Amino acid sequence: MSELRISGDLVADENARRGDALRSDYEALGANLVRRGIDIEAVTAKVAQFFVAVPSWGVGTGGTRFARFPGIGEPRGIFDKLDDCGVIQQLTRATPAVSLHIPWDKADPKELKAKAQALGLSFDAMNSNTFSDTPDQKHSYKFGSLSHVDAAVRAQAVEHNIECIEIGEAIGSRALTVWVGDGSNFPGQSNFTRSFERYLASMGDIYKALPDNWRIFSEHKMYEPAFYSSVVQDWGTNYLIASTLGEKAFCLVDLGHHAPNTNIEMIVARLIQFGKLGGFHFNDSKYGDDDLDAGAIEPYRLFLVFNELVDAEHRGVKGFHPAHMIDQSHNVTDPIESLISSANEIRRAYAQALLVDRQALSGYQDDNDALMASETLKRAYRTDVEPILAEARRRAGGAIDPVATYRASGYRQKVGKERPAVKGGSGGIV
Ligand SMILES: [Mn+2]
Repeated sequence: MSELRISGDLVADENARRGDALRSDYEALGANLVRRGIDIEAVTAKVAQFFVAVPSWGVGTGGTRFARFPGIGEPRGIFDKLDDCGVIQQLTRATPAVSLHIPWDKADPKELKAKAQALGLSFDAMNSNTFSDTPDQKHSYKFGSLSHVDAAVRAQAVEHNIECIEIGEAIGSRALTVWVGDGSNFPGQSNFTRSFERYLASMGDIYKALPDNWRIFSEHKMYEPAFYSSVVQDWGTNYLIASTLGEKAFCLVDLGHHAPNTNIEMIVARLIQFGKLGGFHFNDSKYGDDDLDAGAIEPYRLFLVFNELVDAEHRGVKGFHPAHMIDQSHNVTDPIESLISSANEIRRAYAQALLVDRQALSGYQDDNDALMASETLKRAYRTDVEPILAEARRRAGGAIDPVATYRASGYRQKVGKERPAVKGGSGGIV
């Protein structure tokens, strides 16, 4: 039975008010694209089939190292989180899967599956947590987990990751993203070689427990929570991990986990070329791992990343199916609105990248015509593809304007009454 939280009539009413304008904008864009030799229907069909997973932790209000300011109607547990994810999917039709974080989202797998099904959702990659301690935990992760000097701590962390796989198996997930906080705060605190050897050995133990139809993702991050060194600090180390472990191991690229000005799209191209791009944690940043909404700061960079993905799609790269996930923390916005907006921005970058004239670009590259090569990308990027995004949503039963429809639904106020606020703020970002 469907448990959708926003009335279908409201979505229909909101869409009816915007239908004429959308039709006219869509037709105008279609005519423009025809002149460029592009069939708008083919683009809209591709966009409609492009999905990005929502993180369960993203629907809660995040925080910074200074403080956390809770919002109204925050989800009290995984079932509330799924309700919120259901709203995002209902309005955007771009986010049919949810990524769970264990132990935060631990619950009876049968109940999880039933709830997801009622909301039209499924489960994407599982996420492990060996970067914080739980009250009933025997060994602390204060000084690391998979690379810890103590074998007992490493074994506990391996065991936790295997449990994540088991829960994932029961709810239909097919991938594990391994989260670690391992690293050091002082030069000399940890031996780079020894700690990476220990990390690889622990990952090898997890890999052995990975079912054949699963993938395992490692994520590089240059700093935080450790500030001097991270065990998986950059994409080179990430590539070494994935290639050492085997064919089911891939690199995850989190857009926020790079030094400012790093050419992320080039990292993406390299990982594609050597068959190790596992997927993305989409977000945006200005300085570090800011966890801002996708496309909020550097929309052109997001487009350039998608330009590489569409190029790979265009070339028919074998076994190319990166996982698309959002990893954000919302401190000053309603998380549902931010996730709606990010899902749309990610689809926007994809749609723009689909408009790149690849034949012309290739010709300009061969002719060393730098200016026209750049213009070819810019022309696609400058195209306002919003009518394509809105039409894809409308046809799939979503909202032409999802944020406006969400606000009109009063969902946040409603859940504010159902979910009493938790008193007292706490620090920390997820
Ligand atoms: Mn991430």
